[in-house]
Amino acid sequence: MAYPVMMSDTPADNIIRMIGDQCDWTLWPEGGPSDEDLAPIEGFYTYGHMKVKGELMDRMPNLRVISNFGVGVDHINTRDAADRGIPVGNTPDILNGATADMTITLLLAAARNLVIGDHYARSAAFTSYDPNILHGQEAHGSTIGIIGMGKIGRVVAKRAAAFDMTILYHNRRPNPEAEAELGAEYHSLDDLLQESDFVTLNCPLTEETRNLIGARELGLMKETAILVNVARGGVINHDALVVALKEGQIASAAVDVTEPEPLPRNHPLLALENVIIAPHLGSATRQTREKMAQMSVDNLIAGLAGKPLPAQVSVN
Ligand code: 8YV
Repeated sequence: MAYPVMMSDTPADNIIRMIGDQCDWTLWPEGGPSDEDLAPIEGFYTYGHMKVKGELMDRMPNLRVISNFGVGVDHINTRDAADRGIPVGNTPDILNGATADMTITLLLAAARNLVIGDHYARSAAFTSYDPNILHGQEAHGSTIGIIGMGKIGRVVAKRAAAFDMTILYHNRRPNPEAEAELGAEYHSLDDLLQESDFVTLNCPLTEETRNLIGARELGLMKETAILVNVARGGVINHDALVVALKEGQIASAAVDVTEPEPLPRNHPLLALENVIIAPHLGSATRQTREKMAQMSVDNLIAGLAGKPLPAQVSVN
């Protein structure tokens, strides 16, 4: 029996193949589906970050599972799903290493002016080697402030320990394992911002973390500090970030995520030199993408078969 499944966006070929083995799938049609399209759907697969709320769920009276490709489910109203008895699956743990690697990649790239340096090295202006240019900041031996000491934050801390960094962190609650294993010190948000050379955002986007970093918080950071965001764009107030970068309240930022994503092409952030922007590559390695594909398809099929999902989002 082939389960009727709808997918948002266009998943990678291997995902479509795996889902196609057991399901009759349709892609979210341009202009949106009709009630008739949605009525038979039993499984909904989210590949990008399409908003999925109760109203959409209600248009799928046969819906039995929502499976998300990715760990962050801020685009899915998990409360609405729980109220309707629909389990939501995601892909935790398997992307911790890749996302932590990306955090460090951005941190180092910003610290050592890699993108500006690349542009310069390719340009006609680079006519002779000059030891006086683009002096960066040292990552090793510096202080990192990790906001969000969850599973990804913990791996970032591990990487930071290898750079002999002093590790500060802020989290909803202290993480004694990270403290014992890595010597990470719990700090209030304000203290962390004031003391860190690098601040990394590794928290989920929730009501509590939306706009967590605004004008006041940026104002607390060191003028030499670098802000790295691999969480969600909504954790930073982008207007405040533009001002802070323009006025030199912080040295630079490196962000893998923005809100909206992508930013409008005339957004002032895109015109600044002291920011690096990546197109949401946190978990984008071949190996991790394959694991995410498998886990998200396993969640989908389990839900359709009425079994517990291998990775189900818990709702408080
Ligand atoms: C995913 C992510 O690639 O897992 C997440 O929460 O942000 C990314 O690493 C993305 O969600 C897939 O659309």
